[in-house]
Amino acid sequence: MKIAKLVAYEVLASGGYPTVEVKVTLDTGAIGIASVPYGASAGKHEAVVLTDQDKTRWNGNGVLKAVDNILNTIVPAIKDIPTENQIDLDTQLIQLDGTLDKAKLGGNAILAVSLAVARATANAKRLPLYRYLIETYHLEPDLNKLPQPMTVIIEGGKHADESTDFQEFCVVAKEQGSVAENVRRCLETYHQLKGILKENKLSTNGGNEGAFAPNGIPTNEKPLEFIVEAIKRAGYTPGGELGIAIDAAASEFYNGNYELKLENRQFTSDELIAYYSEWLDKYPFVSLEDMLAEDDWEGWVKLNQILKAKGIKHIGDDLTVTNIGRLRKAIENDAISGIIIKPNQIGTLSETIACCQIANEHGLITITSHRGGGETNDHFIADLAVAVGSAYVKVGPTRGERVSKYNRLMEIERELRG
Ligand code: 2PG
Ligand code: MG
Repeated sequence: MKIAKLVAYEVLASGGYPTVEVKVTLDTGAIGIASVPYGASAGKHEAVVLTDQDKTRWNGNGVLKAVDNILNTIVPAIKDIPTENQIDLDTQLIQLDGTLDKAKLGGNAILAVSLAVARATANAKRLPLYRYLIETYHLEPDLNKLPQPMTVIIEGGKHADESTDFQEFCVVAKEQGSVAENVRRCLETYHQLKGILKENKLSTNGGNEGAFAPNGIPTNEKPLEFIVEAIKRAGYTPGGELGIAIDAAASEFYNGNYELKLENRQFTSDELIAYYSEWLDKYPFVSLEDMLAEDDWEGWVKLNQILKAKGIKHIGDDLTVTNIGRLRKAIENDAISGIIIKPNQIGTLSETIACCQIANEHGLITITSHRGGGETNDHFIADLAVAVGSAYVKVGPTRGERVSKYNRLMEIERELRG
């Protein structure tokens, strides 16, 4: 199969700025459409989101340069590659760009093409996307164990003004039951949390990801107490059916020291680890993500030893940025036990899947994740999570661009279970 026609254009992402969407038509007539998200707290080692920097449009955040790169540079270079050869196609895209961070053509331009071609080819083969990915990359997920929800229910950091210093507090499904059941459990907890915030005279306004961003919350620990209570009020056992995850996004409050503005405190790496350590036996943690800054390797290694002993997963996101090189370094240093997967951090489908395969080979869990800054209704990551056998899918609890991911996961579950 070959690309017969490819169009690229700006569409709006959830943050109210444009992002890139690509529509590919193959010579068979099959169509594939994909749009790409962008982060709010993007790690500094991520692939570049190419924006126009033209202040007369979208405060400089237009993506017409990325669109232009697709139409004038990418399409001529890939139009003769059979679309079934996704790895060849992605390799060509990587070489065409030639930079380590996809700064020349833009990670957003490259990824939109990579994903749209995969989807069109899956459609041409009349396969659900996850099946096509499994086939193409020779993946071997256990389809009896689908990815379970890790639902962001309180957010702060760069995702909300005047909330916690930490970016995300999640409720996590601990049981390998039905996805639909577990989504319900997590969302019931979210709804209970609303009442608890109100009782505590805290606002129930939403942040970027559709979670609560409680203005006036007194400490970074308070959300943990609230979530434990919400789990109970929803009728579940904290540490039983449901647990808790944090994504501190610590690079965002690191400036040589770690600065928790909400508590007016400064910490060294060791002090911050000690601060976290006090929580570990108090709350039913499933995983902790980006608790230290993206280049604080020493701190990561130390915290990993502590979390390992407690059976809590230690997850790299800004540390690893879905990048094989950084993942390998993290594995060699024994710095993590799991990795966040975001295709737009690296910029091609094939590199994303290679990263998951390496993680799997080394016994790390993968958590496929939405983006905070600008998400779209594209639910490619749900199929990706199933294909690579992710343990969790991290997504916010409300807003169309978030729930589309859960809905797709539940659709896959219905399809598999009949
Ligand atoms: C994260 C994400 C998504 P952002 O840090 O895990 O929740 O946030 O997309 O803003 O980097
Ligand atoms: Mg993160």
